[in-house]
Amino acid sequence: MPFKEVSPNSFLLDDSHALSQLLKKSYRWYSPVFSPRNVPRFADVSSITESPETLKAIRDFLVQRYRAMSPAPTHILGFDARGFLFGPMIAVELEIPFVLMRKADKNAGLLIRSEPYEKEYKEAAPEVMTIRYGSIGKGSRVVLIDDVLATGGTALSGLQLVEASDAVVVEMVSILSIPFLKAAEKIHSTANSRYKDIKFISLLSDDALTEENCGDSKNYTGPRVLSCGDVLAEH
Ligand code: HSX
Ligand code: ADE
Repeated sequence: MPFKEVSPNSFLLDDSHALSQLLKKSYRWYSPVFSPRNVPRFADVSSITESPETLKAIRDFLVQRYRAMSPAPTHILGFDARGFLFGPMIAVELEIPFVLMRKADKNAGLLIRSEPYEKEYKEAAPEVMTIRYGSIGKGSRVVLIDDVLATGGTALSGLQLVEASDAVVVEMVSILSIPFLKAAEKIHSTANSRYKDIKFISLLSDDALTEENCGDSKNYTGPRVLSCGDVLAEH
């Protein structure tokens, strides 16, 4: 079993596993000065998507995991927007549907919406997540996927949508989790502990990242976002 239980029903891939080591090498985080959000360490998903080796290793690991499960998952559900980077490559290998959970103003058709939720970084107004009515239902066994599990606000919105759809959660998988925010513990104890049996798995802990993973441009003090004209003028 390559996972260790870090809190009840919350599992982290063992740091001796090759995938954990690959992720630790690939992940970049940025300080608030070089990131779009005011969080201590902004984990940049493009450091993963720009590493074909890492992306392929994530795919192969999760495909193998879900192929071995009986009963097998019937759907992969991805969170808007970064869950969309990982879900399809797994679903297509398993030959099961990839279902998008999207912000209300982006989703077509008849929708079910979650309660408003907040993330580690606050948006101007709380968001709601939606799923298309009927995209999953009774008998569906779903895996939820996202790049980062931080406070768990986003994950909880997905659990509400699965519950309302009368489907069953196999597990919630994140590529990276941020342990000090205690997402799994909070979700397990919220709403009269109705989600206490939800299993969380994470492939890497933010605790594993060091200064070596920092992507900040050292000694640079100019603007973070340059115009095309500014850059052309440098050539
Ligand atoms: C970002 O925040 C990530 O891609 C996840 O969807 C979400 C995680 O933050 P939290 O809701 O766990 O705080 O959009
Ligand atoms: N979403 C919520 N918290 C995040 C973080 N620290 N880095 C990247 N995405 C996030």
